[in-house]
Amino acid sequence: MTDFQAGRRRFLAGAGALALAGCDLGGPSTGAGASSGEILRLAEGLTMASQRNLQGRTALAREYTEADISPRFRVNGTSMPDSDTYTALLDNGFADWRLQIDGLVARPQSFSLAQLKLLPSRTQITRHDCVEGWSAIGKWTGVPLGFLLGAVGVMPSARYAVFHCADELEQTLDGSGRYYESIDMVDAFHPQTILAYGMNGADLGVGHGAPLRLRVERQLGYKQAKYLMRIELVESFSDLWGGNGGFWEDRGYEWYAGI
Ligand SMILES: Nc1nc2c(c(=O)[nH]1)N[C@H]1C(S)=C(S)[C@@H](COP(=O)(O)O)O[C@H]1N2
Ligand SMILES: [Mo]
Repeated sequence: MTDFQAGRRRFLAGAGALALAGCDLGGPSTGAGASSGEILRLAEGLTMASQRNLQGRTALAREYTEADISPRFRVNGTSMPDSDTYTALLDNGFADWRLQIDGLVARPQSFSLAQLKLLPSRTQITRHDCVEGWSAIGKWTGVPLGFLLGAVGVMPSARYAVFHCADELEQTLDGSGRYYESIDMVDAFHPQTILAYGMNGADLGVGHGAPLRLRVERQLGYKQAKYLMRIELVESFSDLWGGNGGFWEDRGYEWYAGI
């Protein structure tokens, strides 16, 4: 590591620590000064800006060789969505599954798995880093998200892509326990951002998010949404569930989880 990189690492670690220190997991903010939410947003802005400025908007995450692929890749979070809808889709080999793309797009459309597999694909061997402290290297094959977004036509007001998943990580009456994630347009059009239907040369397994999951390689594990059902383009996610752009973000994690 060069001094420059080491310095950047320290800076990013500092920004992360600031975010955690200011994090009270959604409780009302009391006292004077900046609220924890304001501090979190400030720290995140610094992290994202420094990563983008130092690495560039299209810098690639490191890619590995076949020999580096981890013999075991952990399943984390949901290992199988617990719903009749998902079970029925799985039982039918996902022949009835559709990925819906809507929101701020010119031509809302849905795609079958067979249709997605006919589109241009990209295969990449990358390292997945979970915030809980484990990593694994895997080979992912899928459709570049930028290609699909080009096909449906992104409206100028669209700022984020929101990924709606099939699983509920918490069972709640209002559905707020459903997994979701979001990324901005820079990451949505990044060449390594793909919707993966293949892993390590086989169809994506149920544990890893079948039939389709997001890979957004410059961010941490919790951004890699599994069990995709719908992608919605929005101008703001502030009125969606907890308002922080993701299941874990609504529970205190940073929205921009740069590695
Ligand atoms: N739909 C959904 N996506 C998810 C999760 C989840 O529970 N549900 N867990 C996240 C976390 S924390 C990690 S580390 C990775 C785990 O992916 P894996 O099971 O393929 O290892 O998926 C992420 N995406
Ligand atoms: Mo994770």
